[in-house]
Amino acid sequence: MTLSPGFRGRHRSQAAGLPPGQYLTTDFPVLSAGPTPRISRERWEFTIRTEHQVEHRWSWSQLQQLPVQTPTVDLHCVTKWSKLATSWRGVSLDDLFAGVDTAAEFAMVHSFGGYTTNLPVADLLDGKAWIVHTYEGADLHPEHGGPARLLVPHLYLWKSAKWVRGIELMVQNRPGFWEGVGYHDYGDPWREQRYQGD
Ligand SMILES: Nc1nc2c(c(=O)[nH]1)N[C@H]1C(S)=C(S)[C@@H](COP(=O)(O)O)O[C@H]1N2
Ligand SMILES: [Mo]
Repeated sequence: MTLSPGFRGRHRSQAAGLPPGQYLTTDFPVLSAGPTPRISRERWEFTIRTEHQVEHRWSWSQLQQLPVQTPTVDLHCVTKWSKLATSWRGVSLDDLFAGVDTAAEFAMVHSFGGYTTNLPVADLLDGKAWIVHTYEGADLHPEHGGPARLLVPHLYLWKSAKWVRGIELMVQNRPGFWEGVGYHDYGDPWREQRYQGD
């Protein structure tokens, strides 16, 4: 039997449960656009700012008072590695948005250090996104976004902002850091939305 390379590639990645074009890795690569900011838990805070400039703010200890969730999820990086069944502890964005009054459709996620990424508000809700602080049972390492990062595993990992410090709700969409230099606005790995136009 002869198979074209393209067919074999697709077949293999489907067999491994991977989105198209991805390969499996078992280590945890670090991908950061700049130096790792060092943020103590005392200095850490998280803000959701609405389109009406209303600010909702959580200190580290206030975050710990929200219900704990323990998602186990697959990660897909646009540089083509995927890592399966990673386990995390954190807080659901549903719980953070519970008291937030907004009609905005878009969100800009902001990190300590200046990184930004945009996504639809709907992709943060309904059990699809978390602020996580624990990875595989240990405090999230600073290189991977500690003390806390966003986790939005159904989109390429550049949307999972490390050292997250807040979400700005926007009536009009705007590109974040990578989206502004040609990466896809939405970034669905299953539809292989790597770059604008994909
Ligand atoms: N603040 C911040 N968040 C970030 C990045 C970054 O450079 N800065 N890189 C993104 C990219 S491109 C990827 S693939 C993942 C990498 O996460 P990791 O370093 O924990 O593997 O973080 C994303 N979140
Ligand atoms: Mo990435």
